[in-house]
Amino acid sequence: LPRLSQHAYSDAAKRALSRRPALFINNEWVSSSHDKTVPVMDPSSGREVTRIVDASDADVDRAVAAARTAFDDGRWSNLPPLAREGMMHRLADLIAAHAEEFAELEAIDNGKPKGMAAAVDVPGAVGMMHYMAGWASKLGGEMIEPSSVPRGMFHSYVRREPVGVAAQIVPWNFPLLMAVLKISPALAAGCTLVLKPAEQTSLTALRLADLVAEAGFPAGVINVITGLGETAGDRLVKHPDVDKVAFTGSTEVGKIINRNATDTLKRVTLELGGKSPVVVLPDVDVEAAAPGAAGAIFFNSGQVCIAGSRLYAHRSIFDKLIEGVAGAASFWAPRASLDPEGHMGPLVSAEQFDRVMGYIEAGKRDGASVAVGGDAPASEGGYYVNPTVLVDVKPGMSVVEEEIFGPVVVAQRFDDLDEVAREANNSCYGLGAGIWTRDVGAMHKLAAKIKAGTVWGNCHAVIDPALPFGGFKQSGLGREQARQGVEMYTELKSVIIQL
Ligand code: TXE
Repeated sequence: LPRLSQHAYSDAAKRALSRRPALFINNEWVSSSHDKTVPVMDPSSGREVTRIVDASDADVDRAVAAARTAFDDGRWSNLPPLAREGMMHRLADLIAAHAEEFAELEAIDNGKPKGMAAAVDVPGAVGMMHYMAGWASKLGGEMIEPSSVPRGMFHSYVRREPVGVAAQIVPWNFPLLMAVLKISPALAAGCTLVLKPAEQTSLTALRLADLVAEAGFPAGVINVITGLGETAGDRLVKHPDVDKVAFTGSTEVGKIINRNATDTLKRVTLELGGKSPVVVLPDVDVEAAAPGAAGAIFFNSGQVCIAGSRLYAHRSIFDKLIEGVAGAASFWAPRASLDPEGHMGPLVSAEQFDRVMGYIEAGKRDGASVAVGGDAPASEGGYYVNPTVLVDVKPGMSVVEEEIFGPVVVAQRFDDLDEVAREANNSCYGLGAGIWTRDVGAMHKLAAKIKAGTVWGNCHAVIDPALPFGGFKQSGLGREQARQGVEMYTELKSVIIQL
């Protein structure tokens, strides 16, 4: 048990945990209209560490009204783009200046190792904000000559304008990174916003809000409310004064949100679930591919939308690869999130623990064999699951078809490229895919055949702000990041003038 034991919180973390539950509206911390709160648990111990506001309808309305006014009076969108860009860079610098605190809060709130948060989540958020800041001054329209009239009779052009007020709802797996991924393109485009982090992990979004005024943002541009999805999230999505909804989360809730946003025809972008294949061809260096395939699923306890959760290995190397992945599992043995030796923490919540263990049990019942893991380590509280590799699986089993969102990979054999491309595409999802080979021709052929928003070669889950990210099929709608991600926060307006 000692390796799972708790570690002491820093003074900065204790300060953050002792704040009064409040909402960030109009650059001020305000109380809720009612006294409902949601408990915040440390997944490493299963203990409650603080509480956050469960926003009421009136709270949501107040936040949307603040964002609406701030958009309509142009206090943000009419600023010189370089001024907006400067504030975004300042906010990024402030996050970086508090990197240690953000990493610890993320570890306490989400359960991920503090070292991982410090190496991935926080620098990822800082980089995303800096990258997106640049678009504030680079976005523009276009001059287009009309096609059906003689030249010189008309002057026409296309303006690119911010879409308005954005409601942004994010999940619990990368709380700070997801929050920044959402707010930064909206800000660059000139939108104002209301952000609702997941009820399980709101602490870093609240800490981020602390820095908003310091970075110089006018009141009402960035508003942060906390609360449950079915109430606060639902009201945000349906609110008539919201112009655009951006959501990352489950496919199930994404469909509900899409339906609810339809009544007022809001612009919608959705980044949803996945069941990403990792395909390992026979020519690979198994020594390199095995830890790669293990990292693809065990990083962040498998709670990653692009987790490589279906492993397809060529028959000739299957046994050796599985041996390698199972061997790598010891590197990912779960530990408490503040344990400096840890690479994988507990799952985010008791609910997620039950869901993942339920899938493992279902897999066993359906005939899967456990190559490694398949159980939870003994611990005093906390939601730990051992890294798990399931073999003897086949299409149709729930562990093969459904997103488990835990450290569980299902491994299957294949014989040729066409067969594995078919199998890789045999899913309602299409978010990511990994291919491991030194055969350049096979790499590009497979990359073209696999239906996924991102394909990685000899790596996995490498994300860059400059490259569009999103899903085919039921993995999403629209794209985030890159120029395309900013453009999702804009409307086009054609202006045609007779001269
Ligand atoms: O997600 P939800 P849950 C998948 C993963 C996981 C499963 C369930 O498979 O096991 O979803 O997780 C808000 N209107 N992913 O239930 O419910 C909610 O408050 C408006 C994949 O925690 O989708 C939170 O802020 N908002 C995913 C956010 O939606 C609503 C990451 C996500 O919660 C709402 C997370 C509603 N009706 C889970 N209901 C990924 N793609 O990365 C909930 N919310």
